[in-house]
Amino acid sequence: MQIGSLDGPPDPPEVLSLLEQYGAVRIASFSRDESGIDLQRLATSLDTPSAEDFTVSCTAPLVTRVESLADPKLDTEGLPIKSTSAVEFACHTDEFYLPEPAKIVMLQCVRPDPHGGGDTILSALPNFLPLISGETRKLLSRRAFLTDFGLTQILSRVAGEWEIRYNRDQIERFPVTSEVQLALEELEHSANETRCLLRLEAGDCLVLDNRTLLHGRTEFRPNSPRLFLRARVKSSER
Ligand SMILES: O=C(O)CCC(=O)C(=O)O
Ligand SMILES: [Fe+2]
Repeated sequence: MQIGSLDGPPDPPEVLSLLEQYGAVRIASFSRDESGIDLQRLATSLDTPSAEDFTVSCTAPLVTRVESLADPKLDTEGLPIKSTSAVEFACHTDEFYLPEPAKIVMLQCVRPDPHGGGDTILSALPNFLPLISGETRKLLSRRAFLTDFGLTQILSRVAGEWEIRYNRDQIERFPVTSEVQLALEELEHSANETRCLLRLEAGDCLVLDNRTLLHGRTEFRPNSPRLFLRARVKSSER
């Protein structure tokens, strides 16, 4: 898969235009700052940063630390939150649990895992959608998936463009039929067929379209100093 690439201090309109074109933009040498100030500034320049992320805040209040903690944080069900642990984080979109998920997710690599773990996984919907059968597409487009805010769908067509919201762990917090289970398997199998791995370097920042791209990361050692920062951006339009 092709991704947009930029070097150095980014020009927001250029980031947005590459994002539109590729669904993912890598900004090399963006910043190694771990206070989150630089990432928050970039997020603010793109649109409205999401203020719904309370996992582990940085100095910059709209930015979250993604790192392996000795005691990973627990979600409302008492399960470890993957962004605070070192386990593999399978492909997903962010904010599945919100009625209007963020349109952009930004991940800044402050320190990669020195042992070669924690690679970024990307899979673009336009690449894997053709691999999914018509029947499964239809099933995943039904507003039949339970969340805390009510029912939602995994695939949707907005102004002629396909969009996705997907987080298997969150979908399976509620009972799913074996038919749905199979459809989720097919979706993941297709996404895995077209996935690519990316190794971010210290200071790189990845800007992702959270409506057309799944992202994740491979596992790494629990005591790794790997540190990523995360910000999410809402659309002021919808
Ligand atoms: O650790 C990473 O590279 C990705 C983390 C992530 O996807 C998340 O926190 O939502
Ligand atoms: Fe994520």
